[in-house]
Amino acid sequence: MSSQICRSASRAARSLLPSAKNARFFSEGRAIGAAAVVSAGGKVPLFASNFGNSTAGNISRSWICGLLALPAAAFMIQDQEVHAAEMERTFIAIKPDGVQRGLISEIVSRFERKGFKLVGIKILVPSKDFAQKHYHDLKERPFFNGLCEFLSSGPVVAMVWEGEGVIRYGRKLIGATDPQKSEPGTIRGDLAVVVGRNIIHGSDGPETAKDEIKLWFKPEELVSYTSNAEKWIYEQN
Ligand code: IDP
Ligand code: MG
Repeated sequence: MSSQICRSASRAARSLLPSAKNARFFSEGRAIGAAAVVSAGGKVPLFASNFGNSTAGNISRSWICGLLALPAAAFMIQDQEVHAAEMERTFIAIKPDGVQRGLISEIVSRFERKGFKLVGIKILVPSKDFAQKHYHDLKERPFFNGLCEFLSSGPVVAMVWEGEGVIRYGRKLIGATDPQKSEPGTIRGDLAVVVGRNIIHGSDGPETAKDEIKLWFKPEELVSYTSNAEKWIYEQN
């Protein structure tokens, strides 16, 4: 019975919802959504348990339950949309030259100040074998061996950043592969001079982002959380 009520409340709620676009990142809705989930988890089953022997006398209580379940379901759906929209992630690495030149905080702060969210970070010296896996698509290039030697020559800061459009915009923040061609204002444009020492790596598309995150991080090393700043970064008028 309770699941029937929730299903119909859910259907009705969906029709009352704003479009997915407007619902995205509507964080006040998310806060209420969290409260509604608690309400659904606590109160609705309590009412529903009284419906075991459904009689005409219980109809008014079914109305009350429906009224409670409706906003709960509405915000639960909205909450799912919020989280679905938050999922874009990219892999960013500060290469050994960036680490040795003391540019970790500079690079992290450019992503952070933009409004992207850091969900994974570690420092490690990758093996050459690992570097070859990371750059496998470049194995035919003449610089492949030198590149992999270099990546495995010292500490690398590996990170996962999350946010709307973070894959494509992360590449914009980074700038062109060759720092001579990177625009001023970009990381490579401002902080690097030659292509072999361009200080940072960023995934170039959704598939590479997925593969690179999987290569560098175990799922439990990534943290999903809501940042207090999100409602100031994403809310729409
Ligand atoms: P990207 O880092 O901008 O995605 P890719 O073409 O994927 O650029 O190349 C990976 C890395 O290989 C570059 O960041 C750079 O360090 C190195 N690389 C690219 N082209 C050259 C080159 O012509 N000579 C030396 N190294 C290069
Ligand atoms: Mg690349």
